[in-house]
Amino acid sequence: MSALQEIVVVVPGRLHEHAVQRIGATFKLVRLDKADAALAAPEVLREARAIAAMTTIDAAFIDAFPNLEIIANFGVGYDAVDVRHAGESGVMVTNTPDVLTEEVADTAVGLLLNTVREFSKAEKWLRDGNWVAKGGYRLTPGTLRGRKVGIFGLGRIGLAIARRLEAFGLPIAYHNRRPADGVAYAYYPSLVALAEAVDTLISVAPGGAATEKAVNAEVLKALGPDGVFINIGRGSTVDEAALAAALADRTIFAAGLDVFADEPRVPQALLDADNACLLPHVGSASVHTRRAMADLCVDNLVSWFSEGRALTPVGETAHVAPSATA
Ligand code: NAP
Ligand code: 8YV
Repeated sequence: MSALQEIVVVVPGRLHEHAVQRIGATFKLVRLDKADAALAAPEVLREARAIAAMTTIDAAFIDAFPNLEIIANFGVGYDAVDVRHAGESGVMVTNTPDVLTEEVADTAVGLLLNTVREFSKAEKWLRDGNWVAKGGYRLTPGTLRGRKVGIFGLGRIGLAIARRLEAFGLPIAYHNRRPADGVAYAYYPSLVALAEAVDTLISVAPGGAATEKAVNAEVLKALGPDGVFINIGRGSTVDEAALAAALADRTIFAAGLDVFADEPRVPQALLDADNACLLPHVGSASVHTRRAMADLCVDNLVSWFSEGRALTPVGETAHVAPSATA
């Protein structure tokens, strides 16, 4: 038996099957129905040195494992993990950047096109027999032509979206907390100023307290009656009640949403909006990309316990060093 096989890795809740199989083949896998320490046997709480998860990991769960060294988050967004507490407790947190960037950018552009050109509705028109019975689908009032794009959160995925939309002939501007190095796109120091300057706002900012409901009524009003809002980042960055109201009274033209504040529950007011295109958080959801994410999630554990380093540590825990290797 290899030394790694002695190491207890806890997987609370659902996780990609390839990640679960690799953890089971490499480490001592313990599954829990959810991230609730009351579900773990005392020896598991005592012995576990790692958690791999795509669910909420709060401070109480972290504290329940006295020998915990690393939390491998499945996903680049890690707002569901209390990273500050992990960092203060000497626990490394890793995520899955880069391997999903192009896929999510593809999805964002598809969602934007579908929102303005109504492809889902046009296909339904065909399938319902209306093309034969009534003629062609309506000319869409929306178009990508002539639009000005603003990106809220111009990081890895934001840049990949910007590159694509540049190729579509659209001007790009952005808002981050600070200007991005080596980027020539117009920078706006506030989200409202960005929304005023563009008519197409794409949010790909991380979730968390700093961005909570950042896309609010003021931002949507600034975006204006031709405004299209696309969210491929996190639902928590949007005031969903304000968005539903802005869609209903045509303060903005349309929205395309892949993410929601309380997934999988989608507010009825958004379901009722005929000018909203809604997707069930499928940004990275191809077999190809989810497998790459699963591999990176597990590779972080293998590297941590065999080489003493995390491959993709999140910034908040980059200072954490391993206490011992296998
Ligand atoms: P990233 O490279 O870290 O980019 C995030 C960008 O957001 C950075 O440029 C950052 O710039 C900016 N930012 C962070 N906090 C901000 C704030 N408070 N105000 C303004 N700007 C802020 O991350 P990524 O890999 O592009 O991923 C971005 C997010 O996409 C993830 O966190 C995740 O929530 C979401 N995501 C969704 C899906 C999906 O399936 N829909 C898939 C993958 C990722 P500054 O630090 O300069 O502010
Ligand atoms: C995944 C994501 O759907 O990486 C992220 O931040 O939102 C998506 O790629 C999610 O992490 C899986 O739960």
